[in-house]
This record gives sequence, structure tokens and C-alpha cells, in this order.
Amino acid sequence: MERTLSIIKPDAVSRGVMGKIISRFEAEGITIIAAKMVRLTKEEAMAFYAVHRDKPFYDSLTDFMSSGPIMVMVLEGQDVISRNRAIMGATNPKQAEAGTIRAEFGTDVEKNAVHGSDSPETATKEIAFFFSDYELVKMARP
Ligand code: DAT
Ligand code: MG
Repeated sequence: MERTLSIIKPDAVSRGVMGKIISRFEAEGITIIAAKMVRLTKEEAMAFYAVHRDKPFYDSLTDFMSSGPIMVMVLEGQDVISRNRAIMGATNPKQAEAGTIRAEFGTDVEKNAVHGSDSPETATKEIAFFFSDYELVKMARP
């Protein structure tokens, strides 16, 4: 069983498509074990995306990510890190496969609707950035 951090970014929150995005995860049988609305400061967005600090888009990306509320979630399931990345689609919505979240709800390479952790190590770090252990619901399984 894996866990991953999912973020519904400010563009998707402001367009009112949180529910549609969450429905995708539910339809795939992915379990949401934590969720909350957060408004990042510029400094917090810079810390979250520190891995990209040398990229030309870092300043614009962190402006965008602190521009409005986001919804942060922890998803749990078998191979959920790669499954979530597949459901999200390519970083650039114009290159994302039809039917993916980014193809449907993304605007451009920056305003691409969702974030998803890219490896188990990243997932652990990113989940801890937003959630403490007691916020992660222990799901009862049959
Ligand atoms: P992903 O979010 O698919 O993991 P990434 O980790 O390479 O992609 O980049 C993080 C975010 O930075 C991405 O969701 C949007 C933004 N970004 C990436 N490449 C960009 C570019 N060439 N121009 C503007 N923003 C970019
Ligand atoms: Mg990434």
C-alpha cells in the first residue's frame, strides 16, 4: 500500500472543479485518507517547490501556488504514486493524454490543475510538509 500527496492547485479551485477532480480518484478506487484547504504564503510555496529553485519558472510557479487556496490530499492505494501520475497526465496539459485531469482541467504548463508526488521518497517528504501523522485517517478495511 502506497501513499502520495495530491494538490488541487489554485486554478482548479477557483474554477470550481475540485469535486470533479476528487470524483476521478474515487472512480479509480483510490482512498483519500486526509484532505484540507490551505493558502500557502510565497515563502511556503518556495519551500514546497525548493527542488525547482534553479529553474526559470520557479518565481512564477511559487507566485501562482500562493495566489489562492489549494486543496491538499493524501491518497492511498496500490501503486498510487504512478497511478495518480497517470490519471493526472503530462505536466503540459497540451501534451496530456485525453481523459487525464490535466488535459481536461489544465490551462497551460504552469496552471495545470493538480500536483502529484513523483516517487516514494518525495511522497513521504511532501505528505509531512502538510500533514502530521494523526491527521492521516486509518481506514477500516474489510
Ligand atoms: P510535475 O508537476 O508534472 O511533476 P515538474 O515537477 O517538472 O512537473 O514541475 C513542477 C511544476 O512546475 C509543474 O506542475 C508546473 C511548473 N512547471 C514545470 N515546467 C514548467 C515550465 N517549463 N514552465 C512553467 N512552469 C513549469
Ligand atoms: Mg514534480
